[in-house]
Amino acid sequence: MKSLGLVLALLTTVTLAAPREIVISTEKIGESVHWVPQRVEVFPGEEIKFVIKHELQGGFDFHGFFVPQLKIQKQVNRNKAEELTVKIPKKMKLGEYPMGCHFHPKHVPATLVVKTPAPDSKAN
Ligand SMILES: [Cu+2]
Repeated sequence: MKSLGLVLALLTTVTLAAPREIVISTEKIGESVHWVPQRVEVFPGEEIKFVIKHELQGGFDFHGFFVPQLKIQKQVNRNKAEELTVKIPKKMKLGEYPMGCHFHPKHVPATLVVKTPAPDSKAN
């Protein structure tokens, strides 16, 4: 039974190393469709699993998830979530990048914020 404990410990380690999941979905605000959350913060070198959802009723049957700086361009159909794992390049310039929709010019983009991680609070 000792080996079972070891296997469980290893599985836990693997789980911790999994990419961080960020859910992005369409939302109607006033007359416009937005990608929300409106701001997503990531760190250079971080691995992110985007889960992109379009569950709005009415309007367009699909939207686009377009992040040119990460070479992402994906069609997202209603009620069919798309999953996309990307690594934020270690050398990506810190700053703000649009996450838009390549199908609809009026679709309001969200903002990808690439920033350095906050210093570990335990170190202070
Ligand atoms: Cu759209």
